[in-house]
Amino acid sequence: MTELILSLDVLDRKQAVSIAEACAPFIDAIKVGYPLVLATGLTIASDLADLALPLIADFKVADIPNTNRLICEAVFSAGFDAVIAHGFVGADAARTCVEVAHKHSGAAYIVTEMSHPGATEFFHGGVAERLAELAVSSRADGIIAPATRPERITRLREIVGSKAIYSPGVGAQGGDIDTVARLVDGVIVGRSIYEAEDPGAEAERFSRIRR
Ligand code: O7E
Repeated sequence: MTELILSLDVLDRKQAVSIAEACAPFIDAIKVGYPLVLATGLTIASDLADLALPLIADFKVADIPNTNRLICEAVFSAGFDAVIAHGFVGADAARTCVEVAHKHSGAAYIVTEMSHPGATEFFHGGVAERLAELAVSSRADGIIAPATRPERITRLREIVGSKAIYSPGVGAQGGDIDTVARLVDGVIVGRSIYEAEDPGAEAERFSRIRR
């Protein structure tokens, strides 16, 4: 089954909770990033806790090991179940995120290549492949790979094997959900759901990938 992950990038606490409640029956996890956390604080995790869905903190953590540790400790203490980190800072820093996640019985995912057009400037030419290798050697739980470039997902799958691949970039960024759903463990969808007139109905429509 391919999971459907809601990217909850709205700026208002009540709106976030109401969209999450409407989508909850049709999704497998909720990804919360800087837009919502900067607007509401980490307490948004408690507000979403009643839905009993895994909460992924998309902070793309990218600092020295000690600062990564402090960030990840705050994330898991707030009630998140997983964290997303960058790997380009090096194996020691990425491994710190994985260690803190596992200490809290949570998960850590490493970004290997991003979905926007500019991502090719730095991630191509072997970098994404090296980041995927780093995710494997750091014992991360999975990687983030671009729904906008399915051929890159296929290439990165060769490196990470059965590790989870979660993929943003369908809908608003142009990626095709059916193509990508066959290649990954989870598809991350934001605007196509939360900007819809009826986010619950749209989540239900996307949830066909879970079958
Ligand atoms: O385009 P949308 O509205 O469907 O939202 C996509 C979400 O995925 C949004 O939060 C964005 O910040 C995030 N994202 C990408 O779009 N591309 C990437 O390469 C990586 C991410 C991301 O979430 O990284 C960690 C999972």
